[in-house]
Parts: sequence; C-alpha cells; structure tokens
Amino acid sequence: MIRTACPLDCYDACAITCDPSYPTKLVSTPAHPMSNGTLCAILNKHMHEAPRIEKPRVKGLEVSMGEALDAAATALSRAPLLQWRGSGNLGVMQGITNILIDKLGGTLTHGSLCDGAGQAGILEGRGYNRQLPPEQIAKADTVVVWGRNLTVTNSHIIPFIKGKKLVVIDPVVTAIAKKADMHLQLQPRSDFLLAVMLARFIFMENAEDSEWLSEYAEDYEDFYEFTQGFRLVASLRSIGTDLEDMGELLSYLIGQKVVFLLGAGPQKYSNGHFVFWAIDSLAATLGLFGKEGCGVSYLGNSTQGFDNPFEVDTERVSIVTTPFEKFNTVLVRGGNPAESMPDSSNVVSALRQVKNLIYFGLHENETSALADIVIPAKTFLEKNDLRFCYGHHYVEEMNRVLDGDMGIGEYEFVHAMFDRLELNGLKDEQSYLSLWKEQCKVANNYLVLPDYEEIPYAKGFGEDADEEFVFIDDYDDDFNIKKQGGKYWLLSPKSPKSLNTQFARGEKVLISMNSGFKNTEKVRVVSPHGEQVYHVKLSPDLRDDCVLIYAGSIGLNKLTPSMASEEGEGACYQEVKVTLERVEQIAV
Ligand SMILES: Nc1nc2c(c(=O)[nH]1)N[C@H]1C(S)=C(S)[C@@H](COP(=O)(O)OP(=O)(O)OC[C@H]3O[C@@H](n4cnc5c(=O)[nH]c(N)nc54)[C@H](O)[C@@H]3O)O[C@H]1N2
Ligand SMILES: Nc1nc2c(c(=O)[nH]1)N[C@H]1C(S)=C(S)[C@@H](COP(=O)(O)OP(=O)(O)OC[C@H]3O[C@@H](n4cnc5c(=O)[nH]c(N)nc54)[C@H](O)[C@@H]3O)O[C@H]1N2
Ligand code: SF4
Ligand SMILES: [Mo]
Repeated sequence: MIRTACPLDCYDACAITCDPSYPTKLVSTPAHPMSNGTLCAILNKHMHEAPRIEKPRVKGLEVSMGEALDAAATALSRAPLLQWRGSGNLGVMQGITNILIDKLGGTLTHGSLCDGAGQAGILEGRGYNRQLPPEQIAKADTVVVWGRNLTVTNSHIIPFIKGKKLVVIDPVVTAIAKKADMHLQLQPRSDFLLAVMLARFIFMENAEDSEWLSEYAEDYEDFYEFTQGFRLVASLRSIGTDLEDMGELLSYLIGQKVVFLLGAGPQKYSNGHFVFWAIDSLAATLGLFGKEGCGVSYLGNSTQGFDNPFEVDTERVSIVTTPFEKFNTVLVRGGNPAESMPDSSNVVSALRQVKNLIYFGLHENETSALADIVIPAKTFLEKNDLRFCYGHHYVEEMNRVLDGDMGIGEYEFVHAMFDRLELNGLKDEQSYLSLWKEQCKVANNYLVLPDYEEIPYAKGFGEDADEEFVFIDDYDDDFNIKKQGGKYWLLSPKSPKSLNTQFARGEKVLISMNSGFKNTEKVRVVSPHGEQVYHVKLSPDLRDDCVLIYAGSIGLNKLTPSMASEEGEGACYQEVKVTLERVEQIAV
C-alpha cells in the first residue's frame, strides 16, 4: 500500500491509501484523525473523469515534450517575465518554480484570490495566525459556523462538531444552517456590524472575561468605547436582525466554550480585514483564546513557521489586479486566471497582449485556450510531494503511485529549464522534500506543521507568544451601497461539483422564490463590470436581495470588480450588486 494525499484546494487535505495494483482506486486512510472513511466525489468522481491535456502544444500545434520545453526555455529568457501561480495542486513542491523565476530575474505575485483580507484582519489582532486543531473544536459547547459552507467545502470537519450547540451566520440557508439551533440569515457584508454589536451587548451585560482580558488584552475598555461608536438601531437594521435575535445569539455565546469556524464568505469585500479583526475582537472579549475547546478557526498559512527554501526576493505584482500586458512572457502555473480572477473580460484582454503566454497545467481551460505554449502537468499520483493543509495541522507525504506517460512534474520542468538555460544551483528533488519534512514536528505519531500548538495562544499572541491581543480601534469604509446600482447582492460560494474552475462547472443563477422569475427562463445578469446569461434556478434558501452563482461558473467573473481589499490584497468578489434582465423563454 502506498500513502499519498488529496492535492486539491480544500480544507480537508484527505490522507489516501492506494493499492499500486489498482492505482485509480483511491481510498481514505482509515486511521487518520481527519478521515471519516470517505473521500469526496470531487476527487473520486469529478477529478477522476476530467480529461487531461495529453500533448504539449506550441502555437496551436502538437509537439513533443522536448520541443515544448525548448520553446518554453526560449520564452522564459525574454524579459520582462511574470509567473502567475494558482492553487490547482497544493503540494509544497509546486513552489519550486519560484526558484526558476528568481534566477531569471522575473516577477511573482503577492496578495490572494482566496483568503487574503481575512488573514490580514487576523494578523492585526493576533500578530500570528495559528491553526485551531480540530481536536479543540471537538471540545467546544457551541460551534458558530460563520460564513463557511462546511457541508460542501470542509465535510471532514462534521464529525468534530457533532452534538454541539450549532449557530450558523450566513445569508444563505445552507445545508448546515438547516441543521442549526439558530441561523442568522444576515444581510451580506454586514458581519462587521454584527461582531461589533455582539461585543457591545457582552460588555453591557458584564459578560466579558475580565480575568483573561486583564492578562492578555488589557485595552478592552477602549474596545468597548469603539463598539459604542456605532448606532444600535441602524446597525441592527443593516444586519437585518433585532434585539430578540441578538439575545438568543448571546445565549449561545456567554458562559460557554465557543469555537468560531470562519470561512471565506464574509471577507470577499473591501472591508474584509476589518470584519475578521472585529470577529477576533469579539472572541477576545469572551476570552476564547488559549483555552481548551475555544478559539477561532480560519484558513491558515500552511508554510508559516518553516524556513522556506522556495522563498525568493523578487519583484511582485498583485494577484488580484495583475498587469499581464506589461510582461513579454507570462508563465501561468496551476491556475486559470482567465476565469478565476475578478473582472475576467479585462484579464482576458490583458492576457491576449502577452507575447509568450505559457500555460502549465493539468486540464484545458480558458487560459490554456489563450496560451502560445501549453505544457501538460503530471497528476499528484505521478509525483512525490508533501501536503500541508490550511484546515488542520496534519502533514501527509505524497508518494508516487504511478509512473504516467504524459505530462511533466514541476520539479522536472524546473530541472529542464535549468539545463536548457545553463543555470546552476538547483538541488535534487529529494533534498527539497527532506528540507521541508525535517522541519515538521511529530505529535501522536503524526507529522504536523512546525508551529502546531495543542491549544493555540495559551501563552500569548504574536510569533513568540509574548504579545497581547490588539483590539480593533478604527474602521474606515467608503463602500456606498447606493452607488452599486443593482438590486441583488451577487454571492459566489463554492460549488459541490467543481473545485474552483476545475471539473463540473455551473451555468445557473439561483434566485429567491419571490423574485417573479421562473425556472424555465434564462436571465442576463448585469453588473457595472460586465454581463453573462444564466439559466434560472429558483431557491427557497436565498434572501430576496441576493442571487447566487457558484464560484467556478462559466463567465461569473465578468461580473466582479477588479479591486483589492483595503488590507491583505485580497479579491473582493462580492463587492457588487447586479440586475437581472429577462432573455427568453426556454421550451420545456
Ligand atoms: N467569483 C469568485 N471567483 C473566485 C472565488 C470566489 O469565491 N468567487 N474564489 C477564489 C478562490 S478562493 C480561489 S482559491 C481561486 C482559484 O483559482 P485558480 O487558482 O485559478 O484555480 P482553478 O481555477 O481551480 O485552476 C486550477 C488549475 O490548476 C491546474 N492544475 C491542477 N493540478 C495541477 C498540477 O499538479 N500541476 C499544475 N501545473 N497544474 C495543475 C488545472 O489545470 C486547473 O485548471 O479562485 C477564486 N475565484
Ligand atoms: N466542493 C468544493 N470545495 C471547495 C472548493 C470548491 O471550489 N468546491 N474550493 C476550496 C477553496 S479554494 C476555498 S478558499 C474554500 C472556501 O470555502 P468556504 O470557506 O466554505 O467559502 P465559500 O464557499 O466561498 O463561502 C462560504 C459561505 O459564506 C457565505 N457568505 C457569503 N457572503 C457572506 C457574508 O457576507 N457574510 C457571511 N456571514 N457569510 C457569507 C456563503 O453563503 C457560503 O455559505 O473551499 C474549498 N473547498
Ligand atoms: S474532501 Fe477535499 S481533500 Fe478530501 S478528497 Fe475531497 S477534495 Fe480532496
Ligand atoms: Mo481558495
């Protein structure tokens, strides 16, 4: 039996056991603490069935791998050079191409299409984002699922929240909301006010944890004053809630061991970092850090705490507003910027201006269709790697299961470029893998991240655990809802069938039952940035002021704004309201 792990961009990073005689039959490693005995259909069905790019191409013609690598080497030596790296595979060896770009004096990206704004908010308060081990979640009394659609995106956490009091804060009636003791179906982009109001009520009821606060977060009185700067009635109205709801919500928080499971949803806005800083400040008011069964969980930076051999000091441009047109050569690796970046019509125009666009990936997509050079990758089963995870602290070795006769691994690609361009200094693959692995810790016989702590922040905040928690003390938001024009918020949570733009992608817009539209129609969804036609699917799970198009749906990002969050250089996919126009009646 060979052990590997799922490479897909997912909170769970499932451990996999593979019988080399049946290499396509992937089975969840039974004893692994994060396994509930199953792998999901995204991996075992959709990825398994997805056609791969079989042959390399140069200018639309199929060529041998040797010819494609020659063409790539020539292109990479034409400055200015940019690498745009996506998250199609989360094995750590994916980072090896950074070394190549650095050697060639090229540019990399900074910021995030994913969790950047939230991460920035967490760093403001805590100085260092430590992952909350699932074992602590299992010890909570109350679990608050705050903008994380965990049934779809993080299903292996479900056994850890079983039997808890469950509160869900989400504008959509998600599957987990249907099971919750309380669901607050708040107005999108109102989480900041909700966190501030909850904290204010906690102070008003003298329910703050003053003993913990005086030791770890002394400035809490200033925070109380800060919360009083927001008008109560107007804030509750903006959230779409009332005093009764707030009272019920507080009853789940006060005097309990509480865990907040934060997801990407509440931070897809320009104020995303303030939202997470405010939620952390609420958690600190309740003294939820450094104690058993308490804490705030969010996507962690899984290479944090390592001495990173792929860390290079190059120029960087934003991954959210990338100026592709300024580069002669662009290497797109493991991603699909032509669909996954916001304002994708303008992204496509900019990518068309690039003289040498190299696409290095596993599947055809909108970016491979634009590329001058297409290099097929190997799948995770065909290469050695290590899998770190943003949803838990366990590290898995990814051992090669198959040899594979198409595509090239990332290390092999870099090696081929070093040879062709006569560069030196590349170590052998195993040395890099060992460098990473040697830095991991071992806990309960499992390899874990180096900064793993059983109870995070038990000694304090910051990287060295010698700092206090810093409460949010300013808020600056010039978003004007009225300037948005449209009637509906455009929500784009993750899809149960696709992994971002990989696999079975959506072509529907979900609309509230009260909208006046019918399931048989198509509508044109129009935003200030573009438009796209979708089939209507009426849903009882949406507020009347929201529509929902799953992330990864075709053309979705024509509708979203090219802007980065105020902090963290995060994408603001949901900072937009749209209108709907009837297109035609479809025969049934
Ligand atoms: N509107 C909207 N847009 C969003 C989001 C949203 O919520 N709303 N979410 C955003 C988020 S959170 C993310 S993370 C981004 C993701 O966006 P991207 O990082 O662009 O990811 P994908 O679109 O899934 O493209 C992944 C590609 O990686 C390639 N690939 C897979 N495995 C390998 C491999 O082993 N090697 C190589 N070289 N390539 C491989 C595949 O060919 C695949 O096409 O999308 C963002 N886009
Ligand atoms: N099946 C599947 N799994 C995936 C992925 C996938 O594409 N498909 N993608 C992976 C990736 S890249 C990521 S980053 C993670 C993200 O996974 P999650 O953290 O679950 O993020 P999302 O699905 O984007 O949104 C989560 C929830 O936020 C809600 N939401 C939207 N706006 C707001 C708001 O203003 N306030 C609040 N409180 N909630 C809001 C949405 O309704 C949704 O239920 O999932 C990973 N897992
Ligand atoms: S749940 Fe996530 S990590 Fe597990 S098999 Fe599915 S996609 Fe992979
Ligand atoms: Mo993501």
